[in-house]
Amino acid sequence: MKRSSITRKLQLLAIAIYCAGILGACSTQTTEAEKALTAGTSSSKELPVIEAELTAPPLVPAPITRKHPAKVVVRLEVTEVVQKLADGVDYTFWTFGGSVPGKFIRIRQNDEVEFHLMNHPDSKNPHNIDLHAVTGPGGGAASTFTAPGHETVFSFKALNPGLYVYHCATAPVGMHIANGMYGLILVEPEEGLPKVDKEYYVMQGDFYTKGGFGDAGLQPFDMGKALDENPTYVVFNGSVGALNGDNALTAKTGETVRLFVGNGGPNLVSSFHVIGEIFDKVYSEGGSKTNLNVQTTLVPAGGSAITEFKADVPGTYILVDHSIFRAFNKGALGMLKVEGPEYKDIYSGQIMDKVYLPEGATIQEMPLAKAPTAPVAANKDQRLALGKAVFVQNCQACHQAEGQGIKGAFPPLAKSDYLNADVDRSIGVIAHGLEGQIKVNGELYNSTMPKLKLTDEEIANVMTFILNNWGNKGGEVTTQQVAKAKASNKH
Ligand code: HEC
Ligand SMILES: [Cu+2]
Repeated sequence: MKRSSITRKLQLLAIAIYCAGILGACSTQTTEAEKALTAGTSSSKELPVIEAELTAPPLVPAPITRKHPAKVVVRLEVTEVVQKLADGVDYTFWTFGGSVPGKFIRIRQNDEVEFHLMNHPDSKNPHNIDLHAVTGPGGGAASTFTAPGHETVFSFKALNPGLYVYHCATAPVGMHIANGMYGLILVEPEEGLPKVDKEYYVMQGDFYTKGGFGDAGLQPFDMGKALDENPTYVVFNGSVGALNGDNALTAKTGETVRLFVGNGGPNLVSSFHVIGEIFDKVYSEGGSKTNLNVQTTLVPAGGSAITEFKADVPGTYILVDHSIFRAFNKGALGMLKVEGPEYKDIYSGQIMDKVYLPEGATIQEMPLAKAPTAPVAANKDQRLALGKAVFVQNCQACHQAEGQGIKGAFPPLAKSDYLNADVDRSIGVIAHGLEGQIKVNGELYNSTMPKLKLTDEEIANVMTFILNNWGNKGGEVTTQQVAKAKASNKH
């Protein structure tokens, strides 16, 4: 009895030593990286270390009161989640911290930021982050390419004060941003920002869905609409109504309100306006220069503005993108409810309403849209030329210029055993999209290929182009073959 228990203990000990050995070997890389991190930021040794408080919109972390720089540790987790885009409409958002826009980060000029980017193991795609507050290549993008289930770390010094956008910059960049991968980081000037009563976080973004505005269900991303810069939705804080009704921003009369406004795009610039208010002060483009008495401020895609005003009279103030169809027909509308006593000398309310029709009523007509006609290939040479154009516009961002793909993220189309083994199956992939695990040239891929809005003719052309390039097996795919393959390869 005793001897066997001793043997077991010895075995466990041996295993423990063995494991420690392996761990030591495996973790050298991390230790080296950590050493480099502290070595590179020599002054960080003297700086106090602070864990950053991050907030989901429309909330903002408390103003910074410290009078000295610090080493601020930021931990941001990327998740891919299905959430509401509008009533009855869901969308698979890719997020920085579970919300769109992502978590608000607040630091002070000359802080040293140790930035951790975690990509949740359930994610289907790799992601990274480009913070416009960073001085350095790619704003951090090159140092933070993070596969699902991984964490990357880099550090930067916040040299310039201002309100900065951050976003994902993984290919195809437009698609990652269109799926909600953006947020704001505020670098407070050393002297801080003037005190106000209320601070809020509002960020605009445009969304592209297969279905029209309000079409119910889980809506996939529409690459065609994104390329045309023709969004189905334009919203504040990630969904239609995110700042309406019970979710409205609030203030009391007499309070000063500061809005940190960002625009993730990916495409539109915003004409940000609050109906019934005048911005007493705007930090134009999120920089240090202020403009006074502004009605509408331009917020570029990938840019910001800080607007401030005093809530003088009670009522509901409507936040809009003053490109006004976006507000009333695509969702770019939010609310600020101001409660408190009335000041009739500033705003009287309605005094009179009577009919005035000098020219009689008119009926407006909507112009009819003309359907464009796409070119049709007459022979294989034309098919190759047209197919190349389809590839460059629709596929290259992911599968790369020579069809070589990106290991672990986008499978190769060059010399692809998967593609050459079954052309009809690949036509199905292009027509219907693909999700789940596949093996291409011995490598596993478990990601998402979006459904693209292509005609049968375009699929025939791009498939013919791919088959006749990069060491693939050749041949011609016709529109008829595409129609047949599509029907038999639904998954
Ligand atoms: C947004 C990125 C993206 C775009 C754009 C895209 N693909 Fe893909 N594609 C993928 C991913 C990711 C997979 C693997 C999906 C999986 O793991 O289930 C894939 C798989 C494939 C496959 C099967 C695997 C292989 O390597 O043979 C083919 C064929 C293919 N894509 C062709 C195309 C063509 C043609 C286009 C353009 C018309 C295109 N893709 C556009 C991401 C993309
Ligand atoms: Cu991303």
